[in-house]
Amino acid sequence: MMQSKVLFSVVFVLLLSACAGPSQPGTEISVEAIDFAYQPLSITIPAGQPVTLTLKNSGKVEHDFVIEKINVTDVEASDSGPAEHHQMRHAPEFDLHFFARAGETETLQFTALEPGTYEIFCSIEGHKEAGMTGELIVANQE
Ligand SMILES: [Cu+2]
Repeated sequence: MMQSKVLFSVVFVLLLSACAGPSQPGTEISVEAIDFAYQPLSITIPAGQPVTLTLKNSGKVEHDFVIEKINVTDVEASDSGPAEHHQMRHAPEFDLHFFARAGETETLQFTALEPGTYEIFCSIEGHKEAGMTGELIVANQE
């Protein structure tokens, strides 16, 4: 079930970037977290439109999803996680951030305002260093 949903989302993104068709009411993107990587590594969303991002943690340890600097609005996370899970042990100043415990699926809603490529990483100690990074591409909509 989940697998086909992920596949559907990937195809949906490809279709979105292939044709600059009529704007969609909302974009749904699924990302899977494993120990220690995101799948897919690169995701593309439209600028100026609401996006619902799903993070499915298929790993054995907790993971989060961070973009340090990005111009976003209407942000709502289902779970931002306990403050202690961060390396710095205080609420970090990340523009986008949500968290999923092992085996759980969480969602993050936001609208990205500026086209560009943004680095995604997991802020849990050692994970970024282990290669847990990716990229978010915010694509301009004509
Ligand atoms: Cu992680």
